[in-house]
Amino acid sequence: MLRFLTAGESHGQGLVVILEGLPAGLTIDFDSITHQLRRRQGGYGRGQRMAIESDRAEVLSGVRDGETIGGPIALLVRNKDWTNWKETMGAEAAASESVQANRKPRVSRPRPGHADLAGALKFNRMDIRDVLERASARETAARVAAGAIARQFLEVFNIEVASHVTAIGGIKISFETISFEDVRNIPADAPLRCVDRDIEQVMVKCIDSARAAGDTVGGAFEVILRGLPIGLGNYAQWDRKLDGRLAQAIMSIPAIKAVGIGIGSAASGLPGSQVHDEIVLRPTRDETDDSPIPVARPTNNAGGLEGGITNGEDLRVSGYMKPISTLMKPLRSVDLQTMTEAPATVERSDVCAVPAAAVVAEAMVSLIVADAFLEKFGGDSVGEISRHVIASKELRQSRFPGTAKTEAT
Ligand code: EPS
Repeated sequence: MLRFLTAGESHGQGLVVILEGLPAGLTIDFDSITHQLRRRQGGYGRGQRMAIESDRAEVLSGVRDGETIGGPIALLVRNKDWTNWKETMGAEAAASESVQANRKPRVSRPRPGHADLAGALKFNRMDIRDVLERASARETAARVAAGAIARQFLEVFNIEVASHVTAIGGIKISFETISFEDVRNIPADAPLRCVDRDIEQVMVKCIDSARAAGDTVGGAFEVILRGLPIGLGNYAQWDRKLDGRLAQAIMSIPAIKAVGIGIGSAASGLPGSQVHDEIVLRPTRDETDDSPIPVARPTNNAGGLEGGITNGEDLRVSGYMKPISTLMKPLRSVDLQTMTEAPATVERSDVCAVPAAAVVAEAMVSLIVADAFLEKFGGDSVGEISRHVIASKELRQSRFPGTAKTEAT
């Protein structure tokens, strides 16, 4: 079982993640972890915090001489902004008057949409800062660091991960016909990582208008995985179904309000004949064809999952994000100190963070799929797992007629 836990506050010393369950013998590319962290920081619509931070993960354990050794991997992403927040966020009681004088004022006006009100009441905290610091999406930097390692594990088995932005503030692209290649070919400097450059410009203008109005906008993204083996996940129990596990992982990303697999909610409005992906024979096979059996699916409305298990098609998972809840032109709220109506707190924040959420979703999907992969092909070292993958393929070829390439061609 692959699992992870994060710790850390948005303006605390840093974010920590412990990732456990990866096999020994995985070569770690440190630059690639930094690259994923940089991607999360980007995207049009981000606020000033991202100009302060240049996220990098320090690997504290579990890796030696560039390879995993089987123990828990601990990562630390330091907050550069900590130097401005030491007095406010320090762990020790602020004894001296000078420390107290430098503390930021108490937050007492909860922002509608954030964890502020329910969190303050749940934990009985008089300063909403105690809630918002941990509820902040800053925590997702730790997930991206862990996800970058899970992704490197998947890459050993030729599984690739990509994402793209499919909507901003109601401006949408129809993403059903977009391929993994289209998404992978989006230039790294595209402001919103949308495949349609013209629509992307309209999306950029939408973010500009929201910023000018002191407002925020949400949107949607899609994560696509290519190269998955058939049979990850399990329909035998509710909590083993991969679609369910993915939905929880995506929903756990701050501000996500809905998840779709394949064509998602659109499937509920179409007849079965237009939803289900037919199964056809693929008679010609060549050496580059690595599929285990000679059948093909002309469409992929199911998004690569049938019965909660992977079917060998691209895995396609969408997430729908609400607008960020910190508004520069604040909504009505109540001051919990005075119990009078007052505008919600205004904190530095983003106008739109959909491209960042897509990168976080790539990380979460990588972690969930790596877990499902280990469940099927498990072993304590990369070598052992590779053998299990080969054995599984050989077994299938001996079972199903026409699966060996020589027979099918
Ligand atoms: C974030 C860091 C935060 C916010 C944002 C995400 O930095 P700060 O609060 O110092 O400006 O930019 O957090 C939220 C949107 C939120 O609701 O808390 C980050 O690193 O992603």
